[in-house]
Parts: sequence; C-alpha cells; structure tokens
Amino acid sequence: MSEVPQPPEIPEDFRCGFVALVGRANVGKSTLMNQLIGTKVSIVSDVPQTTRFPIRGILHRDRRQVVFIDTPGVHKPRYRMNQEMVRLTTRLLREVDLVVALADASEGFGPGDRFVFDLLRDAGSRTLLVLNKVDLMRRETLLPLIDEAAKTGLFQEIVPLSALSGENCERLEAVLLERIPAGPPHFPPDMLTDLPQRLAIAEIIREQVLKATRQEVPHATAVMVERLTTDESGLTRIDAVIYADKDSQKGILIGAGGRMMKTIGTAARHALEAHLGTKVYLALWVKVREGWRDDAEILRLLGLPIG
Ligand SMILES: Nc1nc2c(ncn2[C@@H]2O[C@H](COP(=O)(O)OP(=O)(O)OP(=O)(O)O)[C@@H](O)[C@H]2O)c(=O)[nH]1
Ligand SMILES: [Mg+2]
Repeated sequence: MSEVPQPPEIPEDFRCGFVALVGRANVGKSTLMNQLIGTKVSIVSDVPQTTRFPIRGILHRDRRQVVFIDTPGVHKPRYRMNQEMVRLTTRLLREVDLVVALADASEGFGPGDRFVFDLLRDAGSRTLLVLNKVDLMRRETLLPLIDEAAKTGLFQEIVPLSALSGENCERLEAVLLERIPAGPPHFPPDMLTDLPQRLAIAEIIREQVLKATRQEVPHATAVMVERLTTDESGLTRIDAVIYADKDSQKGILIGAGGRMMKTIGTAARHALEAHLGTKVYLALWVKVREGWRDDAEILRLLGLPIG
C-alpha cells in the first residue's frame, strides 16, 4: 500500500501577519510593496490614485510570512469608486495586524498626510511610519520630520527609506518580521500574490494607459479583460476593453490615426509577454460608458468588492 503524502510540518515558531500599506496618493505604497517582495505585483505610476483596490503581495522568509496589502491612496472621495476606495482602506486599518503608514519625506507632511494620521488615530491600529523618497532630499531636513512624526504619538517606529532605490528597506523588513504575530502561513510558499490573472492583466494594460496619457484621462478609464485563451503553440490571446467616461476621452485614447492606441497596445503587449512568459496577441478596444465610476456593476467587475 502506498503512503498518502503528508503536508510538510509547519514549525511551531512560525510567524505570519497581515500588514496594510496606507497613505495619501503617490507616496510610493505600491513601489514599496514591490520592492519588499522583490517582484512587481502592484502597478506604479506618477499619476495619483493609481491603485484602485487592495492588492496583496506576499513576502516569504525563513519561518516568516508577511502578507502586505497595498491600498488605494487616501483622498477626498468624489465618485462612488473613490468613496469605496477610502471606505475599504478605513476598514482594513482595523483588520490587519500592523499598519505601515507612508509619507513622502521629500515633501514633508501636508493636509493629506494629516487626514491619514486622523484615520490612524481613530482606528487605533499598531502603526509604523515610513518616510519614503529619502533619495530626493537633503538629509538635514529628515530629523525635524522624524521629530514632528514622533510627537503625534501614533507610531511605534519611524523608518526613513527609499522604496525606489531600496535604501534602508532591509531595516523595515527586519522590524516587520519581528513584530508580526505567531501563527501558521496563510499562503503557500511560492505564491507572491492572490490577484486573479484577469485582473492582473487588466492592471498591466491600465499601467500603460496611465503612462501614455495625461491628466483627466487616466482617472476616467478602466480596463476589462473580456477573453483570455492560450492556443497549443503557447500564444496567449487577450481581448480587452478600455472604458472611457466620455467621447472626448475616447478620442484621446485612440489618438490621431490610432497612434495612441498603438503606443498603449505595443507597450502593454511587451509588459504582458514579460509577465506571462508567452507570446501575446492583444486586441484592444475603447468603449464609452458614461458614469462608470458610479456604476456598481462595473466596479464589481473591476475587483472592487462593493458592499
Ligand atoms: N524618487 C523616488 N520616487 C519614488 C519612490 N517611491 C515611489 N516613487 C515614485 O512615486 C510615484 C508614485 O509611486 P506609487 O508607488 O505608484 O505610489 P502609490 O502611493 O502607490 O500611489 P497610489 O496608488 O496612487 O496611491 C512613482 O512615480 C514612483 O516611481 C522613492 O523612494 N524615490
Ligand atoms: Mg499604488
């Protein structure tokens, strides 16, 4: 009789914790998560409100697992989509083991950061503060900022670092590994994210939309993958729709003679080939769906768990 394979023993001293990354838009939350887990899971751009729904990235170390939750930047909500983004983040603050709040140290604290600090105070979570983008600033200006942050009494630790260059990120990792609670791992050892593949593909395409367009257009677009197939030669065929809010935005997305579509399509295909490790055939359409940011059905399809 053959033996039934047993799952590997989990060491008794295993630690595993959920850590939310929060802060106003553009402070570098997604960049930091990607840097810490060593791979790109969450898309990044210099346009605020790049991240639209919580994205988990998993860090695996010896007898340790950290499940990061990258969250949408906290901001004043104008559309249903944005209200949901802030509501989800606020709820998350109470659910995780630890919160890592981020601020852009090169800009100092502004009203947006203070709004985040108020949310943290209300939630009463265990919180660390990351002062990000130290590569952009003179070191003398860091100390007064650390002082100011310490005076809020909100943070158990303050870590200045550069999410982009990786400087001092190992310090943050060490602090997190020490502070997460005892418990078994939540995810298998080879899993870096639980983002479903269709959503990951849509995000990669949206990242190229953000890079290629400017100002109002990025916030007014959504990407949805409508078909995803792989044929026997290993070619992945992806049909995706870019939703715009208005005809004028559709015009910008298509561009003169279809040039903008071509730029986005080519860049997205390259990024998808790198991500999937296969050849990709990408068919992209632009459709107008007025008011989609207030449309619960679309928001749900986009991965925002609307309650
Ligand atoms: N110089 C520098 N730039 C950084 C650093 N971290 C992030 N950035 C840049 O800041 C911009 C925003 O980064 P994201 O990681 O998308 O910021 P975010 O906080 O996730 O933004 P939202 O998802 O919109 O809330 C991008 O252009 C990044 O390259 C850093 O340490 N140094
Ligand atoms: Mg982000």
